[in-house]
Amino acid sequence: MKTFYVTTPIYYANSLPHLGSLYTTLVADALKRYKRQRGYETLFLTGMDEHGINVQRAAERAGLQPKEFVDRVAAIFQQTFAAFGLDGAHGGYDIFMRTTAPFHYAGVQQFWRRVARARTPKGNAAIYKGHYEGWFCAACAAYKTEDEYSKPAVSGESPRCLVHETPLDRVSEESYFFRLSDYGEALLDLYERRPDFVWPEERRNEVVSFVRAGLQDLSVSRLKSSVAWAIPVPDDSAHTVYVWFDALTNYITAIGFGDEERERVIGFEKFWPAVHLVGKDILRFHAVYWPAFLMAAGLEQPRAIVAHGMWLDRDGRKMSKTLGNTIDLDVLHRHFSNDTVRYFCLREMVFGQDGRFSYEAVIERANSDLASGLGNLVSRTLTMIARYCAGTIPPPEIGEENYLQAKRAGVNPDPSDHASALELARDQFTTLFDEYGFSRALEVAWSLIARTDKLLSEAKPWELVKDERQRETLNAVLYRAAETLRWLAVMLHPVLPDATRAIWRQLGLTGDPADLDPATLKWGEIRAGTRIGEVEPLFPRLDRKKVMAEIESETKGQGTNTVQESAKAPSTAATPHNATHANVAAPAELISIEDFARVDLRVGEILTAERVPKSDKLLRFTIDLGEPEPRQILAGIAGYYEPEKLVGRKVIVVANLKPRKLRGFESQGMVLAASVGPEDRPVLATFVEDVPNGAKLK
Ligand code: ME8
Repeated sequence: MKTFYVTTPIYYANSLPHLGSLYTTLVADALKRYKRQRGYETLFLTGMDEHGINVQRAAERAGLQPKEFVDRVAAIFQQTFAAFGLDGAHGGYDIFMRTTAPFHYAGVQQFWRRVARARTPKGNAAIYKGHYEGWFCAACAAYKTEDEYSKPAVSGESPRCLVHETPLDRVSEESYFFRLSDYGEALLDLYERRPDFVWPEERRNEVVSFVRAGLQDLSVSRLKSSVAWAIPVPDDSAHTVYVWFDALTNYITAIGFGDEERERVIGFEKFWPAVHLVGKDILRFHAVYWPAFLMAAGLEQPRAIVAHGMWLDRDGRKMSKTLGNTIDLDVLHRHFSNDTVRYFCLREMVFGQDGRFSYEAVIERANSDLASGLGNLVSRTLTMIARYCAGTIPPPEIGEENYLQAKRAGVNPDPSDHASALELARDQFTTLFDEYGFSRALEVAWSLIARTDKLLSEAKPWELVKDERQRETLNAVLYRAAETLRWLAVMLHPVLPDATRAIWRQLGLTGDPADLDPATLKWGEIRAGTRIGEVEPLFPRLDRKKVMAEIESETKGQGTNTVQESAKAPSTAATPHNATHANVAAPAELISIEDFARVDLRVGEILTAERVPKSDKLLRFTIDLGEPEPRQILAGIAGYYEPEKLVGRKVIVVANLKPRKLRGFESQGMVLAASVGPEDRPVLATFVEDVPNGAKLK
């Protein structure tokens, strides 16, 4: 069987899980589920990086022994990942690695020995003892060259790391070095031979330029007296192994390198090489240092280093505790389903590029793509099957004698157009997923939702059902919609594991979409006569205002992260922190694109129009918005329009307006009109081109 081994970085144990660690783990999880569907035996590794000076200091600050400290942090990570459905019990990661595990100690020492015995391509010893003199950033766990720190403003102070803005440590001590400078050509040759080794290309080019500029040898140990919380260098108890040398090796020790029992149960031989998913912040370690170590050790190179971009806040700033713009995963988890978080992360961030996070954007995606898009298609299709077809999947065929009827209803009697659209989408989806194009793959899947919505809106099953001669047309339309849902459940499973299983059940299907390969989907495999399951809402609509108000009250004061500052912070809403935000966010009357996106504008078709008795202003419409049932909407335009003339007119409807009662009738939306002249004469907004009912305006 083909194997697929995917890893995330192992996260530093000196901070709590955050959106970034959740993100990489979630992407790896989706990839694992996808590859599993495609027939691979999969292995997914995530975990913790538990050694080094930064963890040592964090433990000291917490007043705990380092091991006790990392045990606690690792437990929090595991609980968090489990809450988001990313743990083994939910089909997520197979191994939660911890670098304090005894087998890892042994594996790192074995790896070190192998490298230490090796000769570089130029015939030198790969590891040698020397003296390191320079600056070290504990937060990056990396040595810093002059272009990587800012000079101190006051002489005598330490320079600061450009990434973390924290003061650097001066290091002047005996150290073992890895002779990286001898590996430049071999690395360039690797990137040349395997153009997909580093993904995406932009990152590959950065790596190539970095290596071309010339490599310096790398200090790979610290004196035990400086960093005690680390793995000892074999045969030299005065030194400990550099935390990155230790951490990178986890990718092989986790699966059996250096440990017979693990090798037997998991298997380095079986699963290596891996696809390493990493943020672009740690690309150099993975695409330069790690391959060089592996070359020295005589081991196979990873399958690929796949570097994604970073989540920024809504204003495009890096997330940091100091700015108070980090995302609290408890809050995220409380307000959004796991599938919503997964969908948002994979759809919103173009994988490989940076992306902006805001709760408003999550709500918008949840409402527009999930509730109104996928969720609505599932519920309208299944509700109609329940009502019009006695709860069983109807037969797909339209007999020749009914071709004309079908055409009259705007339905192509031949399903092959629809089937071809599905096949094309299936092929594009899998190709894009194979190339980490998650966001575009989802767009492709959503084009099927739009297509099927259109099919329903145009065929109007609620009209067809009134005419017995259109029975076959009605059946065929609902069959096509149900079959599309089956395909979507299989394709979208890696992204929406819970919702796709629910769709599967609601369609009345047995088995699990997780076990089906999207590439082998064939038209027509949902069987007529299948009894559908209970129809339940998949993605309830979120009340934006309410959710935002709750989130704001829960996250208030997040920027104050020391005990002292928290104690000083007033508990009312008008903290200086909030006031600053308000100033930034409100240049007079302007609204943001997110504000606009909250208004759900849809194309509607007026099906009926009549005057409201005893009112000279109001007209009462039924309007088809592409939903299972038309809506009743009232508009104050009776003085200017003849109702009969409006039937068939396409209009723009505010679809997410709170329903309100006018003259005893509930109005479920609002029709848009321009207001003209001194008497505010309404002129209905409409379209020149043909547009399907339900299409969204944006
Ligand atoms: O670097 N957006 O651990 P780390 C997206 N221990 N992803 C982000 C992110 C953001 N804003 N912030 C962090 C380490 N990440 C080392 C790794 S591996 C052998 C050792 C994710 O806790 C992203 O995957 O700092 C990034 O590369 C990683 O967290 C850094 O995690």
